[in-house]
Parts: sequence; structure tokens; C-alpha cells
Amino acid sequence: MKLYRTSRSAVAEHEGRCYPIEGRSFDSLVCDEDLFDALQKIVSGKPPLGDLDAADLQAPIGNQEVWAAGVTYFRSRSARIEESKGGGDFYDRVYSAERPELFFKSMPHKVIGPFGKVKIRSDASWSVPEPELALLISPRAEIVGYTIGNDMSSRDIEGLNPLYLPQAKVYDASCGLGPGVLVQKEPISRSTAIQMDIVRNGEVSFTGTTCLTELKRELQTLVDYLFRDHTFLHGCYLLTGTGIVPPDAFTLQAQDEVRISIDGIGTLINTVA
Ligand code: DO4
Ligand code: MG
Repeated sequence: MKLYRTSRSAVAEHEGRCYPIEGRSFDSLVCDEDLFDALQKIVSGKPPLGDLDAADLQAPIGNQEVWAAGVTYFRSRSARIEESKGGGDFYDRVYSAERPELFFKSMPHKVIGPFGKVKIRSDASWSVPEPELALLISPRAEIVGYTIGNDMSSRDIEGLNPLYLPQAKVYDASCGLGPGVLVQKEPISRSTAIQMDIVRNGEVSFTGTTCLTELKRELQTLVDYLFRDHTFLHGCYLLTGTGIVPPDAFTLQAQDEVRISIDGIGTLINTVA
């Protein structure tokens, strides 16, 4: 079962058919006692509409804040140790520590949806997309769905000093989400693959893959840390970190197309403004 957002309403997709969800906001769905059951009821009692209009897809978000976890894959740990040029062992320590790195990423209204334009900072010289599994979490700290996140990052700014992390990570159009949310009863399989392709002038200039088996932390543990002494009235999103980092010589350019695919969820496509 998938949950999408269009300009008119939320839409449930089941077995290739789409069902508009009338009279329910995205927030009320996220807060539902059982989102999967609620969507089941919607799709079983209604005639389907035609296909989803891809051009009308919005980011699948209501009033949820977006948070992110960091250094959850060995590849991310190694890349950041190199980028900070021996600045300290904090990346290595956080990779092995019990407490994960968690940071605020985006207000909902700043999130970029499918086919929207993500941005690189004007004062950055080294920028990359970070393809990440995103968890949709209810106010009761339950993972109710999965989508694709792009944690756009300025590596030169982050590498200068870890205290610059919010500037490297949080700016206009620095967070992509979508296209839809995978909603299922069972937890997402650890054998799920994540792939990113970056297309420049019609050619793939970078391609990389990883798998959730490479993610060091349990998903629910990340969520439990985020919810410690922290209330999310409408639930929230949590990006779970990147396991794909392009080589150091690579930096994003305007017009690059970033395609992130996760098994069972779909492909999030964004162009760099
Ligand atoms: O510690 C810096 C950010 C880490 C991050 O965003 C990631 O590992 O995905
Ligand atoms: Mg990240």
C-alpha cells in the first residue's frame, strides 16, 4: 500500500489502483491509530480513480518536522573523517557510540517534492545529495511508513568545523522527500537496496548503491532516541543516514538530475536548481 499527496488530496495506491482520500488531512492519517488499516478500509470501499498525475505529486508531508540521523553507515563515517582532515575523532566515536547523531533537517513547508528543484548553497564549493531511507513516524513513536529522502549537504562547510553542520545541512530546498510512502504492517526488509544515479547532460555521472544491511542502527532505536523528552504532535519524519557518498572529486552542478530509488518505494527525481 502506498500513500501519496497531490494538490487535491491524499491518495492511496493499492495493486496499481489509486483511491482519493476525501475528508482526511495528511496529518490525521499520520496520527491514525492504525494507518495501514485505515488505508485498507479506504481502498476496499471505493471505486478507483485513474492513474496518478505525476506532475501533480506533492511532497508526502503535512505538518511533520523532518529530522535526520548521521554517520549510521561505515561509508558515511569514513567520508566524513577524510573531509574533516584529521579534525578529530568525533565521527568515529559517534559511529560506535550508543547515542546516535540526530539533527534537525527541515520544516515541512521547505521540503521539496517529486520533480521539484533542490538547491546547492551559493557559498559552498563541494555539494552532494545524500540518498536516505526516510521513516514516517506517528506521534506515538511508531514507524508507520517509509519514503525516500535526499539530505542535500555542503561537504566543504561541514568539513571545516562540525559546528557548521546546521549551515551545511539546513538551507532553502535542501531536503527532498517522496514520491510516496510505503505503508505496510511488517517492518521494511533489511535486504532493501538503495540506489542513486546523478545524471549530467544526459549521462550518468555518478551511480552508487547500498543496502539496509549496511545501516548500523536499528530503525526503532533511532526513533526512540528522537522521541526522548521530545513531543511531535503531528508525528515527524526521520532520515536514517547515507551509505552512498560520491568520490571526493564530485560536486553537484546546476541542472544535474538526482534519481534515488529504494526497493518497494519508488524513485525520487529532483533537478538541481
Ligand atoms: O555528521 C554529519 C552528517 C551525517 C549525515 O548526514 C549522514 O551520515 O547521512
Ligand atoms: Mg545525511
